[in-house]
Amino acid sequence: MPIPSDVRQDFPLLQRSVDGKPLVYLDSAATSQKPRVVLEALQRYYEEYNANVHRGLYRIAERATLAYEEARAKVAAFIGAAAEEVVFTRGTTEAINLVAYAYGDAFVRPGDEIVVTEMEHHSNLVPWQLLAQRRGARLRVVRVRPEDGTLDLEGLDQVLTDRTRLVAVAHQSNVVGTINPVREIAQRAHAVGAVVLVDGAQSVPHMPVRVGELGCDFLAFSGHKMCGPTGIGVLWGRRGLLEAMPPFHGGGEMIERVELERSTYKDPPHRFEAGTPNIADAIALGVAVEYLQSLGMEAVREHEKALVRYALAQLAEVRGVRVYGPTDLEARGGAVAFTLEGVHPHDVAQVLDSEGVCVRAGHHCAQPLHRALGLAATARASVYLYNTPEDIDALVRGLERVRAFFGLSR
Ligand code: C6P
Repeated sequence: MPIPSDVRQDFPLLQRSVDGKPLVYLDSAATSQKPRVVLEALQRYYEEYNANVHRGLYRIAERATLAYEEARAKVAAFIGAAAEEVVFTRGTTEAINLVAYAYGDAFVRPGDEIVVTEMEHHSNLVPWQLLAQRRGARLRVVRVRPEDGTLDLEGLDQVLTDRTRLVAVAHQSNVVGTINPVREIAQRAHAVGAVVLVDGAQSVPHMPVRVGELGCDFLAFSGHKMCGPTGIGVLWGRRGLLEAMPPFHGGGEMIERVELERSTYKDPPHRFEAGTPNIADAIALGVAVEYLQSLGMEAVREHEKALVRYALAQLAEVRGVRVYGPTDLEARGGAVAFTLEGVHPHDVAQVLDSEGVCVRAGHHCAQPLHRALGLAATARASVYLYNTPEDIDALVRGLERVRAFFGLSR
């Protein structure tokens, strides 16, 4: 079943206009818009059963606890996992930091190696730099091929050694859209005894993702990029690994018994959820996941593939535009980074904004990737299930306006 043509009606913000022009939202890699059902779930929690979870013995507290744990089960089912393996975090960034501290500090030793790639978002790079500094470990880097924005996987064999403790890799680039062969990377990493963390911030919202098929050990993603609220995200981890990890944060609700000098801790996932969790947003993420399932993740992926095909063809017609990343639609997702010769990406984005078109410009929290491409910045259009070919047409019209504004010849 394709995405219904009236799907935009589900998103109140997409009904808005800017200076009398329809809002064209092409920045879903930064954050997605939210369907009405998610907004209603937030309001319902606060109006009908706002209470803390895992504590109260009264009815609304029981309802809140049930809804919170049901949300965990829905998210787990969405990625083919067990609920006990799903830890709620603030987002991808916190999920990766959780692993870097709780797993890294316990299991990475001086002289060990951590493998990252040049393509990573800073969230999947800086926590590993900090871990390496804390533990006296070394970072090894898989390079990006500048010509097509894919990983140099031949280089993987050079950096994987019997000292490799952990491999951290994005499933899908937030800049050039490259989809990495995570299953193959995980197999090669496991062959040297390393564990594998996949940054799913840009894949889980956009394609069917099952942890069993990925073959990784940890998966991190954010609710706000998949129709859910901000401030909620997920760390999935293999049960045995989570059980072996000490806590990340200490506080209420993650303990079993507390003495003055020491404590014992709950089993995962609650061991990693100290303090009052983000109850409302977790519940609303469960609703977001149901919304995505009602559309079907295959349909979401196919919809985006068709849009990217159209966008690549249309952008090729705009003089001076250069698009980065793979051209093979099977090897890429819906983030399309580009430059317009002679105009800084920030200026591109600003003129597009005056036309009601929202794109991101800058390094997109991926400075090393931009350096590998020989660039300081790009403009980026990114699509989601609610975008249409008309949105791409508006982008192209906007780029012609940019050219005219800066006096570039047609
Ligand atoms: N990328 C973008 O515009 P948080 O901020 O924790 O929800 O997600 C961080 C993150 C981690 N990995 C990848 C691949 C990402 O794309 C992001 C967020 C946004 O590209 C905001 S910088």
